[in-house]
Amino acid sequence: MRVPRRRLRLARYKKHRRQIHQRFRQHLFALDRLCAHTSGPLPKVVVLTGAGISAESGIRTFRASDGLWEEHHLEDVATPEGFARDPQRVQDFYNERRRQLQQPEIQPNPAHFALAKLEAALGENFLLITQNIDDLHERAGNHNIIHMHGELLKVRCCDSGQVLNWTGDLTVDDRCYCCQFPAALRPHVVWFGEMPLQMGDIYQALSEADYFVAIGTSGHVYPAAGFVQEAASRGVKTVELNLEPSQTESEFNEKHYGPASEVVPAWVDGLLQKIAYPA
Ligand code: BV8
Repeated sequence: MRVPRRRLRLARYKKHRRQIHQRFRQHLFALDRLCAHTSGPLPKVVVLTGAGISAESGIRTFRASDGLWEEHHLEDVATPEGFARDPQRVQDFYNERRRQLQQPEIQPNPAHFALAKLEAALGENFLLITQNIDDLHERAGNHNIIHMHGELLKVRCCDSGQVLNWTGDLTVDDRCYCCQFPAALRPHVVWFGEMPLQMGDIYQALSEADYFVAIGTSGHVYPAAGFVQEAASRGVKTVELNLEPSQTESEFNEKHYGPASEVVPAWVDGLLQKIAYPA
């Protein structure tokens, strides 16, 4: 006899009640301590991440000497035209990256966890915009995330645009189940020449931010590379955290260079210190 889901959840809640309550209390306590100290409201922080934040987790970047664009022409594997010309080649490119992402050795690094800590402290005052299609931010514990260039563990119906979770390889023979005439599926990623996702939400958040922080991005690809100008034009404090100066480094007020796993936790702790003990 199948146990109703509600009863199951109740049983799980009863079993884990102590941990749930403890976690909730800790969260409240952190927020409370922060609010107790902060004279003003918590700052609004918008973070943009690129491939550099996942480099120390074992995911290759695009423009480094061992970058993806050294081995693949972006015109062939990351444009709608390339997909029309040779869909299996494009599927192979993303299948390889999807398989690698799910390898046990690919895990979030201290930079990812520092951003999860910042979201836990700031709550709705924190937004993470990522150009990355990996799921390391989610695995580190972030929730307020916009994947402006899509997600590797999702595919999309070429006709209806319906998005499905997908962990296996995708082939040109795979078909959707959402259309009368089953349609082809494509990786749920934004290719060059395509409009990035949730651009309205992104510009809204940039217009309300107190801090704009760009992490691990070279500033080559637009519109993401233009966000710092957008933020600076609204008097937002702009911070670059990267291994080396990016193409748009001159636009930033504050810059810290080094591996993300070091500069990001240091910057986050510095900000939380500043919030908790305002000068
Ligand atoms: C669009 C998904 C219309 C797929 C990607 C204006 C001027 C010029 C060109 C354009 C323009 N506007 C539009 C264009 C065209 C084009 C573009 O920008 N072309 C470039 C090449 C010149 N842009 C588009 O086509 C975009 N669409 O414009 O639509 C529109 C109109 C109006 C308003 C809105 C839209 C769509 C672009 C999205 C393409 N899809 N990805 C996939 O992943 O396969 S882009 C892809 O490449 C990534 O998502 C990312 O965006 C980009 C790579 O950049 P980074 O992440 O920065 O990585 P990179 O390797 O370059 O740099 C890594 C950095 O990390 C380095 O600085 C390095 O120093 C640092 N680093 C390395 N290790 C570490 C580290 N930092 C810290 N710690 C470490 N350990």
